[in-house]
Amino acid sequence: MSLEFEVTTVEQMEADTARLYETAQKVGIDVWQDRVKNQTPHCGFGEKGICCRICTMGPCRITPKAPKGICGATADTIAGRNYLRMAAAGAAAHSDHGRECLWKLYDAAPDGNFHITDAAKLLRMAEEWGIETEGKDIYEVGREVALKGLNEYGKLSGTSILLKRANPERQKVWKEQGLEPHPIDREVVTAMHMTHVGCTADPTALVHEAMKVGMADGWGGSMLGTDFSDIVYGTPMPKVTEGNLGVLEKDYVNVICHGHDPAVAEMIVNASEDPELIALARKNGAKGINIVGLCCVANEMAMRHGIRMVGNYLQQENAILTGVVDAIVVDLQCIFPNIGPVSECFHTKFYTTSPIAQIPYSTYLPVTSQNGGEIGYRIVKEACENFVNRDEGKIFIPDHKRKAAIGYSCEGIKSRLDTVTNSHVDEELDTYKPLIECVKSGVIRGAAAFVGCNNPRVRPDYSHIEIMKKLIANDIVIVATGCAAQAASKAGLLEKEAKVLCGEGLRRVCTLADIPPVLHMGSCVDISRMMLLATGIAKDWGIDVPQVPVVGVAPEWMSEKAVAIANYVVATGIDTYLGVSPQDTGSEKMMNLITSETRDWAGGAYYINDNPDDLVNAIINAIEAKRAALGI
Ligand code: BF8
Ligand code: SF4
Repeated sequence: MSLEFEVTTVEQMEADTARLYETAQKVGIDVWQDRVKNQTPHCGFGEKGICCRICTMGPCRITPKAPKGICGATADTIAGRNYLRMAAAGAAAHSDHGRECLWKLYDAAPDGNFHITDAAKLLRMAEEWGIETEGKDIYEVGREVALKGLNEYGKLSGTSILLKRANPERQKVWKEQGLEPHPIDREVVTAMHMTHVGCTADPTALVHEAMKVGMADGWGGSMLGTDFSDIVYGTPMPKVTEGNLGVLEKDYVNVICHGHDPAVAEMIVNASEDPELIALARKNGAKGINIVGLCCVANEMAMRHGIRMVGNYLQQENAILTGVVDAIVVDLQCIFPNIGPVSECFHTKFYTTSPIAQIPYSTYLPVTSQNGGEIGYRIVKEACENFVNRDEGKIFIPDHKRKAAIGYSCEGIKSRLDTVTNSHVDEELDTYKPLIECVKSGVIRGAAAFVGCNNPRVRPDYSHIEIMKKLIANDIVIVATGCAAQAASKAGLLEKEAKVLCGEGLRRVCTLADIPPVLHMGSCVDISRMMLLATGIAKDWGIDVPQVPVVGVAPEWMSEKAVAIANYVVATGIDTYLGVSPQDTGSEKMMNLITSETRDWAGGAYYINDNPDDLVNAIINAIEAKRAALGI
């Protein structure tokens, strides 16, 4: 086995961060490392989930001497309500992002800013939803399908139209357990209403609703977001890009797109290809225009255009501290408000583009379907003009970057599997059967779906990378999205050559299918792709999802969206391994519900451990136990 392959270590990444921190100190700006110190120790009541401030009789905090809030709410009620509100906010965020993607399809026109890029996927969805396409212009079909999708948010009755995509056993469980979500907006409203003062006090009902609002996200808003992004911007297929701060270029105009909704980033990419703007960049002394992505929109752009990924959540300030960012343009979600003050210390222009994320110290240019092209052009033009304003004395670009093979949507994975289908397995194409055979035979032991953020509560990126390395060494294949996928990219685990770190079985599969051991599936809304992958495997195998040797892993999660995700992953029957505890430890009942009782409802629950070594061992044991139960 060749041992030449080396990962970029967390220590190397930390050295880059330390060097950029010196710049922050030099220019006199605080960054997250400073603020973590200022916020430590955290409020114990908040950490345990037992502070309630949902009415002005409070805030009420639970202590041994004061076991109830003024209204009589107990720790169980307060922690349960806080938990459900997090899930509801997360579902709202993902789903509203999905809604924007649907409007882009509705507004798409051959001569407009947004187009239909994957017409075949649109026609498949029209067929799935019973929409007649015969003799219709594709854009007319697009509008009809978009309207049907938009209706999913506020239809008067019924459950998510997408539930039918799951295997029949799952659908039965959801029906029996009352986990079929109402229309998306209604489910978020229900969660908010249930948690209003004087409404639901029963923690079991609160956790049940958290799963339901999670389902409205994962099998509703997020899944719509993914499908309609694919239709408008293209379905990702395998390709190669690069990741980490080293993708910033000293000699180029650098524009960072940050956020989640691909619409604005697409406009920026289009503008960057305009010959007039390239000429402007050159006139100002740059070699060209370098567009890079940050956080989930990086994943979206990388998968579709091969745009390079500058980093994940805790790298957003670092990127600006390099001194070479001529513009940073954000859409929504996971944007540090401190991007404004940090940009002010440099020549960097900071643009906000969504009424959903309006941030001080930015130029606010709300983007619509109609003005997107114009605004994209304006931002890139201003970035080109800004190139001359850099301060040489503040420039430092860490040289770390790694190649990354990306774009493994379900369609992308199947396209790779089709190349290895052979006679002793099956002649069929477009199936997960070759993968299932590998799992059955033990060549691959199982799969782990990595999701989630960075969180300074744990050593950033360390848990992601160390857990991934140990899992692939144990022949467990990984699918990853969001900031977890970017941690892998920074380390080099998305390189096909990373197969040398795998056990013998997985290494062979990586060679045969020409894939890396960590498969990049996209952004956080694309965890819906993982749900379709898991239910697709269950269908092709003829078993239910909880039996499949697959787990969810979120070692460094932090956001409300992650709570929504964890709830739908568990409701889909997949145990989820968390490296950061939900803020519920002040209620034994709540902890018992989320780590055990939900398994009785839907087949999945959380396992929580902030020690990455213990977490990875628990994952390996769980996968082996699922195998044993299947007799494989
Ligand atoms: O949606 S992984 S820090 S960027 S919340 Fe945010 Fe977390 Fe990153 Fe994407 Ni997901
Ligand atoms: Fe206190 Fe009850 Fe009001 Fe919460 S709802 S702040 S526990 S009185």
